[in-house]
Amino acid sequence: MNAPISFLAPHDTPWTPAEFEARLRALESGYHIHHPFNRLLNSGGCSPEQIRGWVANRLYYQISIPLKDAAILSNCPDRETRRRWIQRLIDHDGQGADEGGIEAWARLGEAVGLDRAELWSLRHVLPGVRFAVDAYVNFARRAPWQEAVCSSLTEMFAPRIHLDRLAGWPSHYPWIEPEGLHYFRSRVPLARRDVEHGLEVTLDHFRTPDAQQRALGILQFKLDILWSILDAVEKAYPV
Ligand code: AHQ
Repeated sequence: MNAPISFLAPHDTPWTPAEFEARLRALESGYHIHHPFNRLLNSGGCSPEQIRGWVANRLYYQISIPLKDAAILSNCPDRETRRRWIQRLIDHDGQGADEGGIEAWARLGEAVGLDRAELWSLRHVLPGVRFAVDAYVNFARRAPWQEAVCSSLTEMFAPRIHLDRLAGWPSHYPWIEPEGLHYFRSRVPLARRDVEHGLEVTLDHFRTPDAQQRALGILQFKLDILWSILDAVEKAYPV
């Protein structure tokens, strides 16, 4: 992941923060919203079995997010950053009466017809999904914390994909209990909040042209992780 991405034209004067953010956002074309499996899923073309396969595999990503975020915390010496970043673990693991996003994803599993024991057995998790998700967590454990923060910026594009699900699934998949979609609804404001912080860190940390190119490469690496997850699911659950 250290090789510069050949299609990124090198630049010799640092981009301004606005230019830098625009370059990051320009990678949106590689976001998994454009993956054929996601297009099938959000246009109503998936069978219940394909949806169950996607939900069961995405659980592995969801339960890995707090491990990734805890890795960033453990590598970050800055108290102010940690005070903000720790909220991400709470959002997923829950706290007090708030059962959190992982529980909400388990409820999505039940809503699409997976029983909890089957879902939590993780026996449906595909090698390609495990490999991609573990690559993300291991990257966050080993990379400088600012680089791991940068990799979370795929969430710049996440509100759209959540809103697409909320808009389309009730009519495309009336058999899915509506409360199962709570997770998607909950993530829209959280993604926007998280991206604000992630961009602050990223635009401040990556200052030189080489560093900014590295940031683009990091984001592309995470886009590839999300894309590979859907490649594996699409292959295992063909139309
Ligand atoms: O539910 C998602 C989530 O909690 C996160 C955290 C963030 C990260 O730290 O990498 N990325 C992310 C994403 C979530 N949902 C994905 C989806 O398609 O439902 C999108 C994914 C992302 O865009 O990175």
